[in-house]
Parts: sequence; C-alpha cells; structure tokens
Amino acid sequence: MKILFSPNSPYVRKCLVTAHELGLADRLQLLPSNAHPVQRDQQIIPHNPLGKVPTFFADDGMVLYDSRVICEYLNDLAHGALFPAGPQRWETLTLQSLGDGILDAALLARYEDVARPEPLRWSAWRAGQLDKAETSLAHLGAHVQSLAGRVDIGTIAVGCALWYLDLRFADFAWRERHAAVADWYAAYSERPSMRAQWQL
Ligand SMILES: N[C@@H](CCC(=O)N[C@@H](CS)C(=O)NCC(=O)O)C(=O)O
Repeated sequence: MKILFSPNSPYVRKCLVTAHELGLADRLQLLPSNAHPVQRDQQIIPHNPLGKVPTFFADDGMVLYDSRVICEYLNDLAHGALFPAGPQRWETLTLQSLGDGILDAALLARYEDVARPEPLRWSAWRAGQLDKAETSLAHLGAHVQSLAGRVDIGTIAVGCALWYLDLRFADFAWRERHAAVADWYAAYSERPSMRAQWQL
C-alpha cells in the first residue's frame, strides 16, 4: 500500500496515526508530493483529480481519497474497531467531522497566511476561520468527558487537529482557554501512534 505523503499535512497524519493504531503503519509506503491549492501538483491529478493529499493506492490497484475514506478502508482491512457499529457510529463520525472541520478551517487560515498574496489578504476572514476552531474547542471542552478512554476515528481526527494547531498556530494558544481539552490531549498525544514521526 502507498500513500502520497507530506510531513506537515494533518490529513495525511490522520491516516498514518490510524494505520499505526491498526498495526498497519509498516505496510504503508510513503510517496513524495507537493500538494498546493495554487501551484497544483500535476503528478497527483491523474490519480486524484482534486490534486490533494492524502491519496492512497491499495495493493489491488484501487485509488482512494480523502482521509475519511482511507481511514475507513484501513480499519476494514485490519478488522479494526476505530469505526464502531451501531448508534455509537454516528457520534464517532460526527466527532470525526468536528476534528476535520477544525482542520479545514485552520488550513484555510494557513493558506491565507502563506499562499495568498499579501495585498489580497482579508484578516476578518482569517479570524472567522480561527473562530471556528475556537467554538469547536469550546464545544469539546463542554463534552470532554465523552472523549475519556476512547481511541477511534473521532478522537484521532480531533488529536490531529490539535497537533496541527500547535504546528501552525502556536500564537492561538488554545490551551489557555480550553484547559479540559488540554488535559485530555496531554494524555492522548502520548500514545505511540501520536508520537510517531514519519518522513520520506
Ligand atoms: N478533506 C480532505 C482534505 C485534504 C487536503 O485539503 N489536503 C491538503 C494538504 S493538508 C491539500 O492537499 N491541499 C492542496 C489543495 O487544496 O489543493 C481529506 O480529509 O483528506
């Protein structure tokens, strides 16, 4: 199995953390990529017309994107329990959507900082994106007891979102306002899957 890789992509990381939790990380070969919304990576497009990473190549030749599909495929392959069945499934998938939504907003703010030409930047729009992270963290803080002891696609997505906020938005200082989430993440980020480092 192969995956188009970028070391700072939180969605790629989400797939790799998932693979690690499932005992599949060693079976994944990392391939170089340069996904960018403006200088688009032409080598990705024949496989994934969106030109994004993660893009994943299964051993049978099937190509999968995006991170949600890749993670569920890996879970099925390993007969894992990261996507629970029954009523718990919907809560877990919604938590995944919250983690991914924080990432979507943070990535848009990041592109505003580094991809958009300075004269075209719109600070209120950037602030609006980071406020999505803020309101989502407030929601997580109010329901933090529901995260306790859980390892599934929901907590993986949230963990990767917090990892990315630390990587790109240290000034956002989310721990100062969301102590309960910080406590949860302090323990969760010690998991071997979250501590693992990947490089080409
Ligand atoms: N919803 C997608 C998001 C993937 C995504 O936006 N990846 C970024 C890198 S972190 C990317 O490829 N950006 C290039 C682009 O926007 O064209 C997923 O979950 O995989």
